[in-house]
Amino acid sequence: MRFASLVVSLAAAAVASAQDPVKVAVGGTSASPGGIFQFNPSQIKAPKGTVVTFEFSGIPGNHSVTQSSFASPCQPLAGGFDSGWIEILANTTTLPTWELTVTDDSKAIWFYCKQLQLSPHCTAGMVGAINVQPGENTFEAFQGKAKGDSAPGQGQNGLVGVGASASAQPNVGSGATQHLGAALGGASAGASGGAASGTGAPPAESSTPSGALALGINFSVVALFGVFAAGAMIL
Ligand SMILES: *[C@@H]1O[C@H](CO)[C@@H](O)[C@H](O)[C@H]1NC(C)=O
Ligand SMILES: *[C@@H]1O[C@H](CO)[C@@H](O)[C@H](O)[C@H]1NC(C)=O
Ligand SMILES: *[C@@H]1O[C@H](CO)[C@@H](O)[C@H](O)[C@H]1NC(C)=O
Ligand SMILES: [Cu+2]
Repeated sequence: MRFASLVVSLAAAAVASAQDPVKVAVGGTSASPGGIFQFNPSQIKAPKGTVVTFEFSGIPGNHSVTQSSFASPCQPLAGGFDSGWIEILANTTTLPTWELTVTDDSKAIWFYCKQLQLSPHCTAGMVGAINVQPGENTFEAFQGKAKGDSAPGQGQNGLVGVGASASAQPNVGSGATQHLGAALGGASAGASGGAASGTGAPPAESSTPSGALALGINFSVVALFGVFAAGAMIL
């Protein structure tokens, strides 16, 4: 009996750590704690395989999730991921989302918002981190460096990043718009799947990411129930 319940808890823990979806709000309102220029939470732990859902908020809002590096917090990382700017207007009814899957949890993943309007967001501290490693560079040091950078980089990267990648462009829903900057040269252009055309035109939208996410959640929920059911039968 004790063995059976141990198996149940171990299995449940494994499902939870690998599959728990994590949500990060991109931007806030002037009334929210922390204000407009923030990712909330700004630091997350996300084991390999975790889908991190960025939810663009702050109506109106116009932010990006752009991978950078600890060394240059407000500059796009070569080969990094980039959502482009997601503009939310007063009549936007559904908050846009973007799903990023962690592919390597052994290194910190740093990112920033590259918006310059009405003042540079990165310089105001709008930066975030996934999987900051114990005993290594801290989020506080990263954010401190960001506040010293007066000219956040605007170049456009693609969907595939270093340590985390998206399989589709942000789901802009109804009333929001994606803007893309001029593509950064080199390998990153290919990784963008042709989206970083630099024309500013939103790429063809696809609803696969949310479908895939829902499937992932359903799968883990089903798996969890299955484990509990099996445990209950043994007991
Ligand atoms: C949102 O940001 C993009 C990129 O800076 C810009 O092209 C667009 O005009 C902005 N939208 C608004 C409403 O300011
Ligand atoms: C939202 O408002 C903008 C102007 O602020 C307008 O151009 C656009 O068509 C509106 N979109 C919808 C879906 O009503
Ligand atoms: C389960 O999947 C269906 C269809 O794929 C979706 O509509 C539903 O929201 C999902 N449920 C959960 C809890 O994700
Ligand atoms: Cu921003």
